[in-house]
Amino acid sequence: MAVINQDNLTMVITKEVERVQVTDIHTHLYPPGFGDMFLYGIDELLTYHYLIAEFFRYATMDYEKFFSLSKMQQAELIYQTLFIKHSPVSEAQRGVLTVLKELGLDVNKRDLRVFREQISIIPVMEYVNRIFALAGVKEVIMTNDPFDSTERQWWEKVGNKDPRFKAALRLDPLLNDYEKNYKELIKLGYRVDRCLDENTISEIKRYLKDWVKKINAVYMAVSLPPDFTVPEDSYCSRILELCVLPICKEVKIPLALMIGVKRSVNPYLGLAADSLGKADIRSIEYLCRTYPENKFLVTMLSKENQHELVVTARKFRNLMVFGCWWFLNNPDMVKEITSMRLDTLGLSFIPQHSDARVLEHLIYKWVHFRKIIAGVLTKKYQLLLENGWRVTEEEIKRDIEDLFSNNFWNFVGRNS
Ligand code: FIX
Ligand code: ZN
Repeated sequence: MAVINQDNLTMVITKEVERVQVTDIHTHLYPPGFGDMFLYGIDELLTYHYLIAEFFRYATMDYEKFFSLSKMQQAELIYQTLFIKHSPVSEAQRGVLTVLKELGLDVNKRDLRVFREQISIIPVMEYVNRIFALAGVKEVIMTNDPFDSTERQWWEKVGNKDPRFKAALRLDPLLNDYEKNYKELIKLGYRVDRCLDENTISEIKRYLKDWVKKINAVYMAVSLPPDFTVPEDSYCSRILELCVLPICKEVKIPLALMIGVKRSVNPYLGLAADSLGKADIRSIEYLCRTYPENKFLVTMLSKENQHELVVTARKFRNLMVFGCWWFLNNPDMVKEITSMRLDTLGLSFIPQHSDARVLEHLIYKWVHFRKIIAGVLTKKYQLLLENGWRVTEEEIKRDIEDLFSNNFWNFVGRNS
């Protein structure tokens, strides 16, 4: 049992952070068996909505014209604009270079056709295995929405055969737009009405229970706007309290709340149209206090919410803070937020998720994050050594495994 000293601290932490196998608790990935929903390859990487938003910082072409082009043409334009005409310094742009480098390609070829060719010759399953291995990811949690008819067909016809991909039941259409979407529930065979009468409530509960079981959901999840408020007399708040929380409790799974997204501020941008706003922490306090037998995984999108979120987590053991979500996933913010969480919560949080939409995102999101957290952790253990606390290699390994995987599974109450 090697005791760590100032000389080997950085090396041991870096080694353990590099080799820990990750449970990626929130992605938008699908298994290879889900046909066109399974996204991979350089054209998908270049047309990631983060990069589309960045492309339009420079491009003057009409939005409609861009979106009418084929995926390969869009990728070509983005590549020329963000990588050739300007240096790719943003986090999402650099991410593409990290992926190519980790795949062993020569980024200085600077030739999209070469990247396409070199990736396409690898057999798909071999490629999937290689990406998981390069990213050091053992399993990912998906985002699964039965209201999406394309996705629903895959669950109904095929189901998921790849155990690395685990399901999460996404509730956005149900909670955020019930008035528009309740007819979808009727099509799915649930006798619901526009008004939340007793029968409708029990049918929504039946829907939730059926689909949690069908997809074997590890948790339920919803993204919410900055003005999310509970309790209040709204469909969202009422369905949450009357249907979602009772079923989460009954089937013993957490609810993930992803708060602070302002959808479609510039609708011309499609998936890239969303922005953010500061939310009111009092709704989280209310939920954690009122439903102590429910568990809440919470991430917030606004930087301004991060401090009050960690303080709230100190007050409620049924609250698990996770990830540096989306617009927070920039190196300097990740470093600051991770350090603050360690100072405030010790090791009792889930520091990151990838939000990967394209398989190869797993590589860059985790390669970049490992570097950041290794630096932050080194500083924290350094302080322990200065306090005269003897820490062993095994203890460091344990702590890192907790952060990257076990904290999630212990909170969920399942073995990985
Ligand atoms: O709501 C979400 O799960 C968001 O993460 C996505 O909708 C968003 O588009 C995204 O991919 C962010 O990383
Ligand atoms: Zn997401």
